[in-house]
Amino acid sequence: MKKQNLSDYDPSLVPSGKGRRIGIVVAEWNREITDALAQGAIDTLHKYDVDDKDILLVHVPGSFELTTGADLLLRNKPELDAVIGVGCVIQGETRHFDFICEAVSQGLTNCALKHEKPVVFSLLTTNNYEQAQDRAGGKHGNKGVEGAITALKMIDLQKQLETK
Ligand code: RBF
Repeated sequence: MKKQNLSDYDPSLVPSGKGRRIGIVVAEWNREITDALAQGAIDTLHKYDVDDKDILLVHVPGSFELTTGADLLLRNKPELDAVIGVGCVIQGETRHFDFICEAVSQGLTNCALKHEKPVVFSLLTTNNYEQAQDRAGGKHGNKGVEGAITALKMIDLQKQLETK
């Protein structure tokens, strides 16, 4: 089966981001990785004409806080069209990995449904640091790029359906 990798996306299928306002909440744990993911997202939003002033970047201590960060953004900045949650959780010796991944996936889902806005899950969940590097601008692309494309596509879908 061919691996799905949105980093090899078809640019003609990505909606314009002109006038779109997007929040990005970035976890500080594994900062080298999360900064690369966030930069990939920002560069992609620029590429699709999202204005720099329409991108709001905030940081939270760790991935567990991504849900609260996304919720705070959508509550206090209602003009945002979507939020991208960026983090990196690396499997360790403890069960923290499972707890954090589960909490973030459920939390961001709930946040999207509560605020009725797209909330994108750009969380790397890898076995080791090298696998994270491979997905943050390495041989498996940059999942931040994919997060930005997902946000633009989901905003477009929402606008299309709401105007019908
Ligand atoms: N946060 C991450 O974003 N990535 C991690 O790999 C990560 N590993 C953690 C491992 C342990 C044992 C603990 C206690 C926390 C970890 N965190 C990690 C931080 C977590 O997301 C959160 O910031 C803290 O638990 C405080 O709520």
